[in-house]
Amino acid sequence: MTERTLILVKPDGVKRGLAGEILRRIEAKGYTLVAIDLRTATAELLAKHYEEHVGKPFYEPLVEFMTSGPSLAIVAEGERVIEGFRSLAGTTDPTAAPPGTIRGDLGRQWSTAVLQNLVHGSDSPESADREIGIWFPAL
Ligand code: IDP
Ligand code: MG
Repeated sequence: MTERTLILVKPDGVKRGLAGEILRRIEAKGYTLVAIDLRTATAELLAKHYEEHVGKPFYEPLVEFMTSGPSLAIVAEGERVIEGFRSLAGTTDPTAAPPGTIRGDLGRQWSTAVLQNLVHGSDSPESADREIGIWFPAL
């Protein structure tokens, strides 16, 4: 069944000029771009987007990082795109992410407070529906 996912090129990726390279990988994998918008997240939006992380030790640094500049918000579509993009992204810790992945090839640790890891991808159909509703309510 075809599905959609919410992808973010986070502020580190936009600042480093990697938005094009990351979009290239999404398109090269064969997924379809449905919506795309460059936008700076607010703390209010992030409290919804990252609701499962509110109160964790890295939450405040995460919000500071995510509000530090624009993110490129993307909705992509395709068969098993949720799993497929998580695979393209690699593991959360960019230092340990396998080469060949976005985080493994292009990311590394810059700060002890928060892992700046270039991208976000929804982790389940329920998360994708919820996150697309937050970032693109018109969809
Ligand atoms: P994910 O982005 O791979 O789904 P999550 O566990 O959902 O990872 O965490 C959301 C974001 O919070 C991560 O992408 C990363 O930026 C940050 N983060 C997660 N765990 C840690 C941690 O243990 N220390 C610092 N930052 C973290
Ligand atoms: Mg997550």
